[in-house]
Amino acid sequence: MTAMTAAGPPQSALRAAGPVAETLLEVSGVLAVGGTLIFAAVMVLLALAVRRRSGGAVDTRWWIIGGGLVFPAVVLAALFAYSEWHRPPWKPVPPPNALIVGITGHMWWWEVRYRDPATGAEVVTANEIRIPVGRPVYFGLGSADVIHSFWVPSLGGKMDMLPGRVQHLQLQADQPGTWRGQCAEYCGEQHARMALHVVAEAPAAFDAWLAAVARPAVASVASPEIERGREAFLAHRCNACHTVRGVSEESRLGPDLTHVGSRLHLGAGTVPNEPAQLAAWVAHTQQMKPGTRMPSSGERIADADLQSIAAWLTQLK
Ligand code: HEC
Ligand SMILES: [Cu+2]
Repeated sequence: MTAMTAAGPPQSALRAAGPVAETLLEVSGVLAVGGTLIFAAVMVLLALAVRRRSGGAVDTRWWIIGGGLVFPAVVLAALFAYSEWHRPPWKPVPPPNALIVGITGHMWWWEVRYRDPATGAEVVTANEIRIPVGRPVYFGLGSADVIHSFWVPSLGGKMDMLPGRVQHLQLQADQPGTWRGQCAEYCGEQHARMALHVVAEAPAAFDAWLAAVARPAVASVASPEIERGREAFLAHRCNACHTVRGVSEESRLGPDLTHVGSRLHLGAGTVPNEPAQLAAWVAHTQQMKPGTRMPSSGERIADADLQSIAAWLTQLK
């Protein structure tokens, strides 16, 4: 696995890292520069008009027809044609080589689904989207509850996620890296902590990653502590909401934890994924992300069990 920083560069639409984002940046640049020039020209005319004082007949007809009608009509038509020419199609059809990824917005986390190319089986993960560099990624976007919006500014446009409907969006990364994205439609108390990260990597590394997440959870470290963690996870019914493939039945009320140890963050970008943070998250969920749909377990679960659960989950890579 490539070394990467948990943070990545700050989220910004001005740091375009793929063709869709570059087009959007170019169009906004042209509109912003054009708008600024026109604004400046109007201000100059205004200054001249104010200084001119009264007297001296001016033919205002020319200014009204030329500056008030012809000029805006020509400029707006040109800008309309220009942005229309750059607009992505309303209903993009996935190009034949596209990677197809399903995303479902939940209050306040992201379910992420792939197809295992080897078996065709669905591969579920959460909050982090890995993609191969240089290949278009075609997202099918939905919501399990309220309206959310999917936005990774460095990679492309924004698309609302509506309950009961599938929307589409195509993105592409042309260089390896980690980009932050976030829910862009207010969706309740923890909307601000509904972030996601897109990790773009070389196609071979991506294929290896997908093959690895398609496998059920395997303890990468064998120790009594790790085994206690697995038992405590089941004994405390964490599996009522979380799937750990190979360990518990499926439940989609919370993020899939089959390979949670390989992710960069916990709680949809709330904290970096470190063992101490994981134990703290399970103990003090409601302090770390108030209102979120997972109860705090600090009062209910003995500290030794919490540490074992954190140790077990951390090594599920
Ligand atoms: C009532 C359902 C529910 C129960 C029970 C529950 N969780 Fe959660 N869990 C969630 C939800 C929902 C989230 C997503 C929270 C968010 O990010 O807003 C979550 C998030 C997590 C995460 C972070 C995952 C990620 O990728 O961000 C971990 C780790 C976790 N839970 C572990 C546990 C453990 C361990 C237990 C048992 C002690 C447990 N959960 C019990 C619903 C639950
Ligand atoms: Cu939101």
